[in-house]
Amino acid sequence: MKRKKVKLEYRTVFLSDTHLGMRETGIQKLNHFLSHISCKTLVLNGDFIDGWALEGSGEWKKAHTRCVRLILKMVEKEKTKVIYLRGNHDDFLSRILPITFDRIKVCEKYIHKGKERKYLVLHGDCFDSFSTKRKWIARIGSIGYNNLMRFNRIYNKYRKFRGKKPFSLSAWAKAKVKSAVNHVHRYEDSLANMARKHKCEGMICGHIHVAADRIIEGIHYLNSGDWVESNSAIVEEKDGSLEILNYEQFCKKLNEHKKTTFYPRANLTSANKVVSKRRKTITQKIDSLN
Ligand SMILES: [Mn+2]
Repeated sequence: MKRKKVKLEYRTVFLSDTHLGMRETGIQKLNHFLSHISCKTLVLNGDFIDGWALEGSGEWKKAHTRCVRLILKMVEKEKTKVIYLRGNHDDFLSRILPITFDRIKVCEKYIHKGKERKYLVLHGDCFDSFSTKRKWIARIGSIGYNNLMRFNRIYNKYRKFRGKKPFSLSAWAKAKVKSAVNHVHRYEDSLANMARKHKCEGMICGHIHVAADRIIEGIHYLNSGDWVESNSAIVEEKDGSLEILNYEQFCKKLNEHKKTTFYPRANLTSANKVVSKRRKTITQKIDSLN
């Protein structure tokens, strides 16, 4: 008899920005997490598969297949309902939305009925002016800092040739950080309006890769973070409370749960009896031959 796997049980689990297909993801941690949780509903809140990475320098690894398989196993064995919301890196799905496969639903947005509040769940790229209006800027961002520095060196050679002072990219970047902070604030303001429009008192997003749990203008705003750097999820307990759970906290909880839960092993004593009985008859036969 196989020993039963220890699992943390939740009503709902929200994940976002797992970016399968990207080289640098916390995929091993994610697989560990998925194999030790069970939930009635699993919400994959966008950028589950990174289509942009797969078109470029990304790579689909065995661990990514395992991740998909773990989710399908939950659907099949534990009757988990999966809501897959499209993100901007998996916007190739937009063409076929909404679509349902058995207990898996792929759609644009989802209303989660919590015990106390109703939550509008969506990826959140629609609030991001960079990824909607200026898609090419967001794409350039993924080309990388090193390439940008190389470009800066070449540009400065050109400026020197023209008799101008060199342009400092890092100083420029620092000035831009300030506007990026404002950008995040604007993002959060517009989502509070969106929640009210859908008659929801809460909002659950991903996209900006920053986990959050706070009240904005009376709207409970939650962000599930990502599985590239922060490795975090939002979990809904059986009593309806929602909280951010990062990978370290998850490991701690799982260990505590392992200590306090008793899972019976296979009944070895009866198996041993059978073996010793057989051994007895064999020795008796050998004796009789002698
Ligand atoms: Mn995104």
